[in-house]
Amino acid sequence: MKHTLTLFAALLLAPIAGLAAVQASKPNILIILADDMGYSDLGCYGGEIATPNLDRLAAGGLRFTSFYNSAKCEPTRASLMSGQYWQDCGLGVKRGLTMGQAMKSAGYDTFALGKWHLDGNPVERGFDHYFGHLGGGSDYFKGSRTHRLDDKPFVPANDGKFYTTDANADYAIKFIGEAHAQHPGRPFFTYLAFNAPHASLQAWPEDIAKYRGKYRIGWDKLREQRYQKQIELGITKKEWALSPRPETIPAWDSLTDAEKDFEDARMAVYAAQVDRMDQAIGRVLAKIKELGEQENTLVIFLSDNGASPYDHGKVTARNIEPLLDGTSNLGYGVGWANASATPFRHYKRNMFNGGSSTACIASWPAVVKQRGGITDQRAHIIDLMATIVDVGGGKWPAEFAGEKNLPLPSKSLRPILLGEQRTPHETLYFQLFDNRAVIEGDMKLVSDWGRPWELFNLAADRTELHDLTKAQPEKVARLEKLWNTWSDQTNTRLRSAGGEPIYRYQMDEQEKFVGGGSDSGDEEMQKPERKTKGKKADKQTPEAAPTPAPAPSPVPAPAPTAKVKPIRARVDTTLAIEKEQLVLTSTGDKPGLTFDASDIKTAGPYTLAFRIQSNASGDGAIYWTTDAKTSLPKGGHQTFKVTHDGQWHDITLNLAELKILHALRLDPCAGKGVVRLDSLQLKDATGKTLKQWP
Ligand SMILES: [Ca+2]
Repeated sequence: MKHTLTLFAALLLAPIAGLAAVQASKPNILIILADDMGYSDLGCYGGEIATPNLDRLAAGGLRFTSFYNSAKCEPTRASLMSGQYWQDCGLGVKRGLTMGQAMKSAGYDTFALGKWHLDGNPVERGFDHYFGHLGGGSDYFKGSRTHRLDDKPFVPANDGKFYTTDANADYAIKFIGEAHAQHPGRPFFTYLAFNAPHASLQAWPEDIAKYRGKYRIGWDKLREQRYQKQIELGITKKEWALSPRPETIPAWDSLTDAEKDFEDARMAVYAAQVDRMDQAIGRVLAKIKELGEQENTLVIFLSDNGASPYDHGKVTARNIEPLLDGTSNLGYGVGWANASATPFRHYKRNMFNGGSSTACIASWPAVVKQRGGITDQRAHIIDLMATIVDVGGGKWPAEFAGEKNLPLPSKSLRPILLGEQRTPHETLYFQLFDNRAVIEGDMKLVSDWGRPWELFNLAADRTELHDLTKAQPEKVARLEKLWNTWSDQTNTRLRSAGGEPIYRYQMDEQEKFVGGGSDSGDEEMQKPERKTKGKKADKQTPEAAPTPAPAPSPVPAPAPTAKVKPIRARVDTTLAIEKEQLVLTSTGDKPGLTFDASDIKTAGPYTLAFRIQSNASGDGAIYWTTDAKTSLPKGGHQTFKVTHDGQWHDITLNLAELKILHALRLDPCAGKGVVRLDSLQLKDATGKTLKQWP
């Protein structure tokens, strides 16, 4: 927080020089975002895909090996565009200003291109011009219903020439060129967000032809090959072992020839999508060079999340034809996603490094003198706003849209670009659904899909293979407390901005990992993800033709056997689930558990029944709300007596509430100790069980 305030104060106090004087040193800024690209795909990060333009950018600039995003499309975009954790600005950026607004006020021409996936239209949110699709997905060749040129609907000509990646670059070149002609000397800020290489697998035949057949080496050899190249490049250290292939992915050698051919085609199309994105970036960079602006342009390239394991379409047939003719609706699947994530574990949506780490290249020839450098200084997408405000000579306003503006939690990348050691973030926080993590120093506490916390030392073990929770329980407790405090604070801010507490809803097994199924990855996050087959008109992609009895598709790691329930221990309290019992360990400060009851449809009165065994002290209390706007502990409230004698006791509480319950908090004690709760049930007036925990 100290650093945030320092930056904030520095920005506010910085003298605002006359516009003309400042303009001479203001760089152009180009932020390029890839969609669902894995950590190791680029040549300069160990990949074999031809990415000469990004490799050249890296050779003249700096590569980050420890750059974090928010592990999924909309949270990353909200965070990037606002400079806030997405839990603070809300998905879509519901509070505060966008990069467009910040840079417009700093005297920039501002352009947005490609996938927006935020609220409104960029031209309403600080950008002079926009071309792209407002929604989360688009057919590469046919476009999307949400395609816009500025605020007008855009329908691609049906002449076989349209391809989203190319079109995004074409319009970037057009916007930059026209603005430069009209007012040379005025800097531009361009946000270029490709939908590549996000599924569906659709690419130009000539690009696919470069790769078809090359992936018959298989995902096992590909991972090893990329890992070795990363070590040679200095991206990965040999002390960080390559994460093993999960058991749920078959060994490449166990596949049939037909399966190998199909998988080779999938990866060839994926590689072609990355290749084409690199070509498009090359054209935009060539335009900037042609305008004489190369030296003083800050270019930052990164991906919004890690490799995506979702098949998207249903792999009912290993039908290669649609992959090659651009009509497939598939993703490349978990086997290749695992290879893309080399050397890390896990994927998109997860807070392990495979989901939340991205390749990141920064180039600014006038400033970055260490050509081809690699830095392991840790950075996060929230830092991008602080960076552009810093180098663009802007200021972070104390108020925006009549509301007090949140200070930036982020830190400018400028010192790192200058080759200096930046004072690191004291902490970084992550959360998406029940995927959680916190980083303090080199220690990272992480949980995937509500499973128990795991603790890793990132300096010694970047691939997160050696869990230290048993060796360092005090560290676990400290980091968990930090995460819980952050989570409580951000949720309060989210509510105060009018947002629902978005996270930690209950998902059933089907929704969590749909191996071979239909996971879009791009549905609105406020709703639990449902199977969306047939719903996504935007995709405009036909189903693969059904053919008989293919082998089952490889699937991602299995969901946990126990369903994840939205229960959370409050600050200073830890929660474990053992043998269907909730075990709460209280330090005496705010002991309690909060429960999401937003799926309850029956109005009160209710009874809450449970068995309790406790060696703590003090009275118990129950709090509840009946709407999302009221924050606990406001709402209903009553206390009850507990016998803290280490024996089991039955308790039944009558809640005289006539409305429908929304959230519930149970404090089974007031003092320090361990409390076990069993058979916790919420019942309606007739005695019917509405919900039970865990
Ligand atoms: Ca994405």
